[in-house]
Amino acid sequence: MTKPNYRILTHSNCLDGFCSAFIVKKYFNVILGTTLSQEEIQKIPVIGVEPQELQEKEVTAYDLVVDLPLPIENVFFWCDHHITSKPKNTLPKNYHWKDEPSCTGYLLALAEERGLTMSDELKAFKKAIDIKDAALYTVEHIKECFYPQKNYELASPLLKLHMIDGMFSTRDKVLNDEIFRTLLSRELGETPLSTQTLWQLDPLLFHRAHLESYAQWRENVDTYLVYNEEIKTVVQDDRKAEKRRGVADRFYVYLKFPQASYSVNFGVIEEENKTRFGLGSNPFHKDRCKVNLGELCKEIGKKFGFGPGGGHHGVGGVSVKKENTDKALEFILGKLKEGK
Ligand SMILES: [Mn+2]
Repeated sequence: MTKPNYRILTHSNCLDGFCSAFIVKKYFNVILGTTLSQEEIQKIPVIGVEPQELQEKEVTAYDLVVDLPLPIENVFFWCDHHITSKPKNTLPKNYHWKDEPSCTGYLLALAEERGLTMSDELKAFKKAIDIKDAALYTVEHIKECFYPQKNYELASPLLKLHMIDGMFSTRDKVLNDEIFRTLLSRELGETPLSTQTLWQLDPLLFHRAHLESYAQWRENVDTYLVYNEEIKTVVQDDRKAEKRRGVADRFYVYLKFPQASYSVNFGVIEEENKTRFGLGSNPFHKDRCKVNLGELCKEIGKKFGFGPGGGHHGVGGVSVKKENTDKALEFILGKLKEGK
């Protein structure tokens, strides 16, 4: 009998996607109840897929799909935690969905149910990936992970995960895919935190470059961030930027304006004649978020643009027609004011 050609399909260029694929590969026999050899498992390819591309992708009955929406065709195994993937019907065997902070943490819980002993490293890793994927940060976490530290020998698991994330979050998509795939094709440690083949590639180097890019970005947006006291919202109108620099540090506005409940950022994409809006809420004071931002984005998409906007309760994104930019902003601020 020929052996099945397993493949792992996961959320590309996403740390939770990376860690989910890592856990499935590392603990394959425990999670799936198979008896593959180490060699066979190491050969299983990992393929990064964007969530919106999944349905166009050809899948087989031997595919394992993690941190991605439910595929239309039957697959061998599916596991996700996104609220937008919540199944309407009961799921077949080997299909798993739960509202969990990270898909990685959910997979580890499944592995534990099936006999995996959670070591201290596995527990620390689970905690860190949950914080990162569900934005459960404290202000101290942000200061540690988004600003330079004196000493990296004492890096926490959370900081280490940020360094690893930096390796496939460069501005070169081809490079990102190559690194993502290569790291997962090599010998895996207990978790990414202790995977030698990964640390040999020096994640700190990538992290340092990211920290510099965050600093450049903060310096740039500092010239035009506006805080609206009445609706406790920070408005970042990128049309006011004289230059575009660095990489967005999405938590910065809440360090600069700790009293803020929401932030709204938007910028025009000239080639597509549209404006991309991002709505967020203060991650350190989740109780302040009274408006469902994902739902609001959905509404804006229908009203002013290209649809389909969406997201979660505390964060959302949507694109509108360029000529509707000011109307959309006014609408958003009105809704936030009402819901305050
Ligand atoms: Mn995820």
